[in-house]
Amino acid sequence: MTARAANDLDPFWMPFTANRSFKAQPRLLASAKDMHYFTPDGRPILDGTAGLWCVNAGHARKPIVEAIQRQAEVLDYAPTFQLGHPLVFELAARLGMLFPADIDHVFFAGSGSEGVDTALKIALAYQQAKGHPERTRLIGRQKGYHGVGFGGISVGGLENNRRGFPTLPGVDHLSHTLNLDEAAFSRGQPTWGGHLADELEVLIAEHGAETIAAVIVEPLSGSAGVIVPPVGYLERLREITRQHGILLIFDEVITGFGRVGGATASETLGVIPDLLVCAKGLTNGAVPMGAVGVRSEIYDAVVNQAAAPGIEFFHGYTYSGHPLAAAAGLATLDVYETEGLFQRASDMAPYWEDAVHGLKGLPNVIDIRNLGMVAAVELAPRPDAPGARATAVFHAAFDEGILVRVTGDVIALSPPLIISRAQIDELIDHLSQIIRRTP
Ligand code: PXG
Repeated sequence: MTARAANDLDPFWMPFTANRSFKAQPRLLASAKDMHYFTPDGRPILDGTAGLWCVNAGHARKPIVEAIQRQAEVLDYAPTFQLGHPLVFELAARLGMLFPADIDHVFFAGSGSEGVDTALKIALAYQQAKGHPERTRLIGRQKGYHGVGFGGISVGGLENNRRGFPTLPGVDHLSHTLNLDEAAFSRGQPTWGGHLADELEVLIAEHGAETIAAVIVEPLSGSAGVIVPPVGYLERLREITRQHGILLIFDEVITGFGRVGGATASETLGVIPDLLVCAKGLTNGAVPMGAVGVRSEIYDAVVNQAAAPGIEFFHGYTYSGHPLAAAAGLATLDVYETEGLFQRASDMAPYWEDAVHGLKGLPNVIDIRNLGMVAAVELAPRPDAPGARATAVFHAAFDEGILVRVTGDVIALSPPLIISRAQIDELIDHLSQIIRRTP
């Protein structure tokens, strides 16, 4: 045992953080309400990122807080292995109604990463159930982020997350669709790049469709720095996968729950996958939860038509459908619905788009991308220090009261969907000043 002061920052090994520089100059959040965080000394920080893309309804919303409090008293924990509790069935049914088309069965997980690994396993189980055990290959995309499980990093395409770890065999990747020469400063979906979906035909020719189980992509890549799907791209992936008996998985961990203007990006963009992974906004970030929605045909094949009696799918988590998460999820869906937040996001998106594209022409700004209530401002990297310029913007922004998110030299913005026009102006005007004075 090591003797420590209670306020020692050292024992917490922080995730995806430069621990040493953070601990040398910590930036702490102590409380939050609606559009703001507050530092321990009470300084407000306008939340331009909905936490980590998850607090879509704004912070500490009363109906969600109260639902969690109530549930903790009534039923703190219940297993969902061979037992159940009412709220988890209700949440699955509600999600089944919210998800597009016949995506109407839901498997719960504890996070987006677990949701992704679950979806990959369901895809393999489905192919086996349909008499195609040789369909085991999985196809992801460069720059894709699907969490940090071994399945997720295998189909994911962010090199830093894969380097040094073994990954699944039999995985291939499509090219990403970001191209500043062709499509910089596109408003909404770029008109260039739809043809890149045809690469799937090339991978099929190379490996044989009969070896491929599923293709997984984020409809809009978040972590890679906001890569907006080119016009026609997702449609083409859908067409090719359908033609070849390959399942299409959309990872909607970021895009779900109003982020791009509808309940899901699938609905907003009119392309319906076979499996849909979500998390984050599912509970407004208040309790961890992930979920995988599947088409009824997938549930039928794996569960209802299982050859043997007994457990049909050997998979699940202690916290699959945790009562607190289920309560938070139901209350969150109620808030989205009663406040019309998906519609609000869709109505606000043109104003948001105009505001962020107003940053065009500022020093070092080499691209601006947006869709729904997401945007990215890409800065030219400093020649000697990639990432340093955007990190300097992040630090200045935090110290002056606005929260943005940085990956590489991309500043990503994804505010809670309750943001007002005045708050959009405040966020973007302030960011503009900071970019202007950041060398
Ligand atoms: N899929 C996608 C598309 C994600 O964005 C995950 C899966 C994994 O979810 P969990 O709950 O296991 O973290 C994510 C997570 C960022 C950032 O700033 C994004 C995520 C997490 C942390 C930071 O881009 N997305």
